[in-house]
Amino acid sequence: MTTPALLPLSGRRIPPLNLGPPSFPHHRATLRLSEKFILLLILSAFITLCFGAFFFLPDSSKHKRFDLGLEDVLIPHVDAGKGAKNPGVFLIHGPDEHRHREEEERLRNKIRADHEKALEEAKEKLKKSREEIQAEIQTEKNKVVQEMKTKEKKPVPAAPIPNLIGTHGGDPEDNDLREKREKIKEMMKHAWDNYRIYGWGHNELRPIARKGHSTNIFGSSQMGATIVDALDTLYIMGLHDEFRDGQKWIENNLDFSVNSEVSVFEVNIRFIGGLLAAYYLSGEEIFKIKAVQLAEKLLPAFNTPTGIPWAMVNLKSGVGRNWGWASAGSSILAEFGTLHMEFVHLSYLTGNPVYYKKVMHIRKLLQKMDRPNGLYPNYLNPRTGRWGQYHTSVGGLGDSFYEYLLKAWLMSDKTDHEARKMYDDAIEAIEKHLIRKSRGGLTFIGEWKNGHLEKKMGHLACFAGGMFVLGADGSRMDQAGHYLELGAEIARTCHESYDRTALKLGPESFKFDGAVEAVAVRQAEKYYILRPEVIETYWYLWRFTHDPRYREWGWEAALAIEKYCRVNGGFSGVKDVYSSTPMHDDVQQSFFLAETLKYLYLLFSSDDLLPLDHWVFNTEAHPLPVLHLANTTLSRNPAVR
Ligand code: DMJ
Repeated sequence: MTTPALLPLSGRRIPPLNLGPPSFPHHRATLRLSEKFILLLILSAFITLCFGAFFFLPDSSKHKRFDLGLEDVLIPHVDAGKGAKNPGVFLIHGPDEHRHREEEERLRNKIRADHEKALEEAKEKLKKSREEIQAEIQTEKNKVVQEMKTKEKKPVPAAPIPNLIGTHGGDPEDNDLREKREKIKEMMKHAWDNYRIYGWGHNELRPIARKGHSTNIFGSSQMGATIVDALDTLYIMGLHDEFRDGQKWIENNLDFSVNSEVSVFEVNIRFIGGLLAAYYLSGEEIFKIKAVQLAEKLLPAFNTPTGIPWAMVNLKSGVGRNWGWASAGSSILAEFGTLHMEFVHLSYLTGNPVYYKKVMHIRKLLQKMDRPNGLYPNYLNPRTGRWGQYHTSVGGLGDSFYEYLLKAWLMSDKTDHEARKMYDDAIEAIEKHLIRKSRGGLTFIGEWKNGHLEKKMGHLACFAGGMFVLGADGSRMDQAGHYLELGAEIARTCHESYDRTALKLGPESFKFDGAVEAVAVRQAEKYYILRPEVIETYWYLWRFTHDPRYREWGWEAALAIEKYCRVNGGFSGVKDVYSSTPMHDDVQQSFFLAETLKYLYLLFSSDDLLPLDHWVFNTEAHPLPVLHLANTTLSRNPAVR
């Protein structure tokens, strides 16, 4: 693996990226080797002495204790006092004593011979000159380095150059649709321009206070989250000046060597996903370089006893930890389970398998675990490898884990059958235990809490309508029709949750309780923060069915956003969708530009813009190309464009 020379960008030289395996660990390993060798010699001599002393002692007892895993010949000892079995510790006694004594003698001889041999070898070594020993150590070192190199180079399932089809166009060739699409583009410009004026470089915008905004997921640093998240939307809308502006800011200002503790998940889906999509769409190297630099900074989060990453990591120190509120120090399923797409692409682009290995390790670990009722709990402790509370959700804390199982399969050109199987198993259990029909005939996805189904569905869970239709083709026992229907039912329920409000915008979560259907009950659940999931589902349903109702519903949502969320300084969330005089929360979320407006734009475009057999959208709506993983190795791909 080579280190590509990087061109100076806008007068600033980007430090060369080491895209190959890091050399530091090899060095450390080889340094330890000489110490290890000397230690081995001393140890070998010491063990020989001990065994010698032990075996030449008089045989005063007939009951010898061994803890050497000699289960084949010795009898498990039951501790009479406690009556408890003590596996691994064995006593010799009983009628077969003679046979055991012979066996014992044979073993004793074998051990004695082995140790005499070891002692001889050690003596031989010590006879050698210093130079000879050094030469031998050097040979050993080279061998280890070689072994490590071969290990690193092991081919990973991989890809030829992806086919970048449908990055332009999408003109709907119908005046009404064209106007709608233009309107969405104008909304994007309004959101972007105001961020450009009032929030530039900050993570998000306060459109009413007209200043920058951030939350703890982005850490304490100004990382321009809105810029990175919005880039690909700007690109596909043809807003190229704005795109270049964002690119320049990234080239000159986006720095990951900051003392800032960020959410691994959020940074992955918004930054790495955003940068990778911008790279694939535009071909500009800088985006790939930044994505890889950032990924390197996230890797220390995986240094846990199980390899399940921490929720947060300090980009400078590499120290990780979990959210204080998560069940007994647990990591979150939707967080550590939503890295796969981006990490596989990183390995694909760099030829460095480290990212791929990290996410495959998570998958393997999850596969081995027991699942209550076949459901994945939302919490997993990264120290013990045990589940936390038995809560399962297709909304917050669980959602995109299921999405990424399906998308791993799609992204692999449908060759990652393991991912598809995990997805099929998971949604079967979800359908059985979480999906119900209300009295009024609305299908909803509830939340499973310690064996009890809470009849409440989050706005976040509305994405699942799109997921079901996206996964219909290739479903088990060809249940495509069933999943198309299920997706349509979820879309209808989520549309109802919008339609039953004063603002025609959906609440954060809604209940199905007696007479209450698809309506939020608690004040704290009545807000709408410009979320995309319902519109996302309309778009997938539109692509797979071409039923005009999804465009109608999407347009209703767009008009409601325009009417109630638009303010002079951008777009804001609202605190209560049931109140006809909206109170604004004064936050323009970065996902509004990354997702909500992108899905709306695609909904009014023709299907040739980012066709779904060539592109898979990450959970933040960043399109990544399908990789033909079955045919090649993950060698560095020199010319994606
Ligand atoms: C986005 O950041 C992503 O879609 C994520 O998977 C969940 N929610 C937000 C938007 O609501």
